[in-house]
Amino acid sequence: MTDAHAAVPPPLATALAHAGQEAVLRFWPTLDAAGRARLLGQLAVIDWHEFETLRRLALARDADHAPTPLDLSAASTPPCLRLRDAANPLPPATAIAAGERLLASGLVGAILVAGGQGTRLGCTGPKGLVRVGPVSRASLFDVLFGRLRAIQRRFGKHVPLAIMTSSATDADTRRFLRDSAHGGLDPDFVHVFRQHDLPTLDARFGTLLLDAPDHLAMAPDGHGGMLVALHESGGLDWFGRHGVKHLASFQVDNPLALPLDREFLGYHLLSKADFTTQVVLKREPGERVGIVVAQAGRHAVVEYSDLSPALAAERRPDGRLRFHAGSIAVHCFTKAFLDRAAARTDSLPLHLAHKAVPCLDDTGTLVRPAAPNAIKFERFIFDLMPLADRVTVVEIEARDGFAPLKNPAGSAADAPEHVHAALVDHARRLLAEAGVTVADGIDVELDAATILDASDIAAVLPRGTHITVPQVIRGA
Ligand code: UD2
Repeated sequence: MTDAHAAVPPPLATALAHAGQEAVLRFWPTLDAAGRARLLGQLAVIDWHEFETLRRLALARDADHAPTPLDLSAASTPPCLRLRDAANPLPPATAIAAGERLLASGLVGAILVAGGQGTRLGCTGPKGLVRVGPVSRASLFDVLFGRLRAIQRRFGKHVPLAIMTSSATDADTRRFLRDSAHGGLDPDFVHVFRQHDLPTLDARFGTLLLDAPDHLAMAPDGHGGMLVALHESGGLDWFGRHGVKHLASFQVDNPLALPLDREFLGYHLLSKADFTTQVVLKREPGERVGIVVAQAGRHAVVEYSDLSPALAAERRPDGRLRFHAGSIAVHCFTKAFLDRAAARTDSLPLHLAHKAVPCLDDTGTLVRPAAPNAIKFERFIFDLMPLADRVTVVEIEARDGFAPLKNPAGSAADAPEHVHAALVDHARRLLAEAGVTVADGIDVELDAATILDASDIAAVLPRGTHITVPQVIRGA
């Protein structure tokens, strides 16, 4: 039989022994050269210092199977500016003008987080490839890149775009970019970077899990992985070379996302915020959005899974939820703020999730547990909020900018049919603004690459037009 440790580099063998993780080599004698190389490749990039932190957190968490309850007794919902609300302390028209100047000066860049695996949706590849165009069947990538192109065209400046992928989505995303000529974007203004993976640990013992004899069960390190990965990939410097001073980030699963809305950017600029974030009015306790809170002079986002049902359901005398600023993960940061955060090693805490993760048992059989058996770790980008000296919160109407695709067809919320309805409704409303009506039950779609608002529709369809067949409206 082969010597089990023959090809294990001594420093790694020592690290494994020190961390009490030699069991990950239990199938070593059965592995061929390729399998050994695969496993060694994964083990070689584990930061064993960080691993010790993960292990301690996992074991502490598993003692009671529950995270420490958050003390939100002194927390409140912070004041929010509202998009298009004349009652704002900063008038919308002034903000729109400021946002337009910002976009026309080429000072804005964008970050698209597209590393998630779409597990709930049941998709295996990147979510960005899922088709959502109600008539065109355009993919999420097509829609989001199209809107970016429309902004670039309107303001005559590039908006450099960094796309975060993960081990699960990187190859397919790069293939899409290659096959689609970068979604119509100038490749010099697109930077693709890959977030890291973190090990998944056995919840009882804090040990590394294998999902194949030669493969550790790993998972992407959360969208907060963006900070380190963007920095390490040279992305922050890349933005700097393009003259970017403000960075708007958004998620791949929201085809209505408005990260580059002029007014939103204007409020960010005029309020001199380090971190500006979009929220929608959270109406029901069960909505799966984090909430923005203010506490002890700082702002923070509390993830929906970290909010107790009782606190989530608390209402104010006016009937609104006490915590009603629903975070939709559209943010704008100054680049200087992200640079400062990236220079620290402690900017983002780890969040733990107790999950059912398929893994090998001692005999090498793949077990698919029915109940959570493992701890996964993630960092969230919104945890930068408490580090910001100045935070601005902008409330938007969900129907204008939030149609998340999370769940498979037939689910109660955030399913393809809800996204379809939201896109058609959005198109109908913009068409109505341009004096165009649509027959009942007819699907219409606005081409994201050429239509930003009603003025683009007016340029191609005379007022009084009545649409009676499903169609995509393209601008001039
Ligand atoms: C996220 C927010 C939630 C709310 C909601 C709105 C978190 C933790 N929660 O909930 O508060 O704003 O979105 O839609 O952010 N992603 C990566 N890498 C990862 C993990 C996720 O790129 O390692 C991306 C993923 O592709 C997706 C986004 O981050 O675009 C959100 O991830 P999610 O779907 O797991 O988060 P969700 O829906 O629970």
